[in-house]
Amino acid sequence: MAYPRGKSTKYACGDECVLNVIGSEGRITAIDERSSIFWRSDTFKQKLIAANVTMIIMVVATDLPINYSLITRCLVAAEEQHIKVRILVNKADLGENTSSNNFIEQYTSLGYNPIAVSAITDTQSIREIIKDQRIVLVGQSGVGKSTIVNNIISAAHAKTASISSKLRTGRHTTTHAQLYRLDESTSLIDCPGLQSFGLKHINPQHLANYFIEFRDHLNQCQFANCTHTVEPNCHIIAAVKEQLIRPTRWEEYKTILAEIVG
Ligand SMILES: Nc1nc2c(ncn2[C@@H]2O[C@H](COP(=O)(O)OP(=O)(O)O)[C@@H](O)[C@H]2O)c(=O)[nH]1
Ligand SMILES: [Mg+2]
Ligand SMILES: [Zn+2]
Repeated sequence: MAYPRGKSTKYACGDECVLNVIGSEGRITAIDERSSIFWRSDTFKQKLIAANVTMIIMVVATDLPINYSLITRCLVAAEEQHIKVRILVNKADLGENTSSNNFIEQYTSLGYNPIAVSAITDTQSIREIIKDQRIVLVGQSGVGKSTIVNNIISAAHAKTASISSKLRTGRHTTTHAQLYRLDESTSLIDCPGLQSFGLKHINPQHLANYFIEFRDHLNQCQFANCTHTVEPNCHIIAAVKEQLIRPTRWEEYKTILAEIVG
């Protein structure tokens, strides 16, 4: 294993590198071309999260509030890179509740097919989803990403919140992204919990394409350069009024657009 010198921001977990090894030290001399890059970016800072992944698994949990804005943003970043998306609603063993059921209903109607799972009592459905994929697990802290990794890859030993509470050392969870291999064609990247997700790198003119339910309504507005925010005869705004597009998704679209055009 080799680590970049210092606090490098050029490389991402999952990058394939050319190493120049001298004794016990390896130096990265080149990175191979990436098939995908999942990253977030603000005006002053960017963070490469995972490279060369084929699938993003967005994890939420039945016992934590769901951050809809964060989810939308992760999905936009994934869609822009043509990375497949699956959504897991973890901790199903704790029982159902209205907010996670609402979430499942909303995302099912969008076409993302979220499924309820339990990283502790039943990992079979997760195993089926991840087969032959290079995956990054994303979501807020505490949803169970590291627990999923540990219960699928027994040799992983990713730090989870429960280990630390037993040791009473405070919250000791994932601090950096790490790749774990299940077999030759399957790997999982576990990352620290996400809180914010800037999308400065997204082309504002393409943003609407990354909202999958907008796609059927695009290219039908009166103005070819319609931003779908205030224009007359906008097909997206009409779809919101007809309840074909959820108002909350349109609001998030407008918020992100305002951030990235500025
Ligand atoms: N009941 C239940 N608890 C879970 C499940 N998955 C994870 N947890 C617990 O949720 C807490 C956070 O898990 P962790 O894997 O550290 O979350 P991460 O921050 O997303 O990596 C720990 O106390 C886990 O034991 C699950 O499926 N069911
Ligand atoms: Mg973790
Ligand atoms: Zn429009």
